[in-house]
Amino acid sequence: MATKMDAYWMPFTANRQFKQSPRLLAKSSGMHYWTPEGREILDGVAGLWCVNAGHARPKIVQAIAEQAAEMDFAPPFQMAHPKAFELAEKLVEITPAGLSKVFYTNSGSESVETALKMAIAYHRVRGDGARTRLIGRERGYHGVNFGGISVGGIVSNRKMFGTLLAGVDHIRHTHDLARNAFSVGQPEHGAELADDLERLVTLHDASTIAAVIVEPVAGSTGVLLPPKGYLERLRAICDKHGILLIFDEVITGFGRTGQPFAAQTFGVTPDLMCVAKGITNGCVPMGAVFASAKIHDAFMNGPEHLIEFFHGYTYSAHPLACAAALATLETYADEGLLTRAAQLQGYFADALHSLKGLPNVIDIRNIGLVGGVELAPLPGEPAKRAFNVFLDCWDQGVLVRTTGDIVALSPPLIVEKPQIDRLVGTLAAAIKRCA
Ligand code: PXG
Repeated sequence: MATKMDAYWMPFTANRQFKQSPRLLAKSSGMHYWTPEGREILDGVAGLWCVNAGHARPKIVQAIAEQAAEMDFAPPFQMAHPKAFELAEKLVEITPAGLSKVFYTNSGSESVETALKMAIAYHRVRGDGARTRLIGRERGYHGVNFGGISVGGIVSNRKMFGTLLAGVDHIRHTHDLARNAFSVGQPEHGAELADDLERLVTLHDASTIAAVIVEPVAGSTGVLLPPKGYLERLRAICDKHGILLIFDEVITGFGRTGQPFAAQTFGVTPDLMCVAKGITNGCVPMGAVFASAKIHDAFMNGPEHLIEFFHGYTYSAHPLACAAALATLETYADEGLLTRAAQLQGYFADALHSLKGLPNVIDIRNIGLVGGVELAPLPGEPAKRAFNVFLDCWDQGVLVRTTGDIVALSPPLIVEKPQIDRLVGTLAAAIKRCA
């Protein structure tokens, strides 16, 4: 019997188009999905940038099943369970030096809200309570909650939702086709765009600014890499003015760029770091904020019986998520997955950049195992050409992701070279067919 599709209002989906020709997934293993009819689909995007170790990994499956049977839920407020501590200790073994405290959430969006609140509250507990402004970046994606869309810079995610948070401003994005098109890895030009933060400091005064949040590699907007020297310069300007730097590593975290975190790939350490997705290999919803001891310790004042930070979620440190995350970290470590993208990135880059010269390809971008292919829009119909490419790939048994007229690839980190060839080959054929 056909699935009835009236009741489910789908997120970030063209609902009417989807329900006319649904794309259903029913099973997954390793690098693949299968449709309910049994058609095999090569996963070119790790689900949604999250299944970094590939699908249905045995250790993770077993850990979740065992945890569900042993203890389903434990309240996280004024109570805890051992795996929450064990996981935090394991996580800080792989975070950039200095980020030694872990606050759990259930998604990337919640990690962002948590980090923004931490930043404002941090300044206040230090007696610097006028620092309340938050600075984001044009084209940034920081989830869908009000803080995240306020600091975010994707117009369609903002324009429907009123006035958003007060006291937010944005620095310019770094996308520059004229100077940087077809760069392999980090582009040469644009470090000076970090100086836009100085402009906002001049406008608002540093004493009113709490934090700046950026994705080290902007993912959702279509894979925009930081120009060489850009993140270093942003870090230096933040230091100069006492502004906290927040990296949103929801996509870049857990091996995507060739190191466990993009902060390590680029050699720039933020004060707060948001993660989610790959923390549990996408198997159970979970996110986290990593904080420096300096930030954490600033809260540890006042009477000891009082709560220091009035924030948290019913499902923070959920036992199933903690069990899944512990097994995920073990799987990453067993197979060297958190640095595997560094070994494959040369091959991946060559494959991806072989698309240069195909019709309508106006830029190709890559780092680690992330790639973006930007297409010239169909005249008067933005986003349609890339969507057609997505549908064509789906028909050929390959899952890619599109945003606007950009096609993004972010395969599971277990991907093998012939699968990279298949991904890129399928994409090439689709781009030609959609010319
Ligand atoms: N920050 C960043 C940098 C993200 O990429 C979030 C926050 C929000 O995470 P949650 O778990 O609340 O969804 C994300 C999510 C895409 C796409 O097509 C990317 C995301 C979500 C949906 C689509 O690139 N990233």
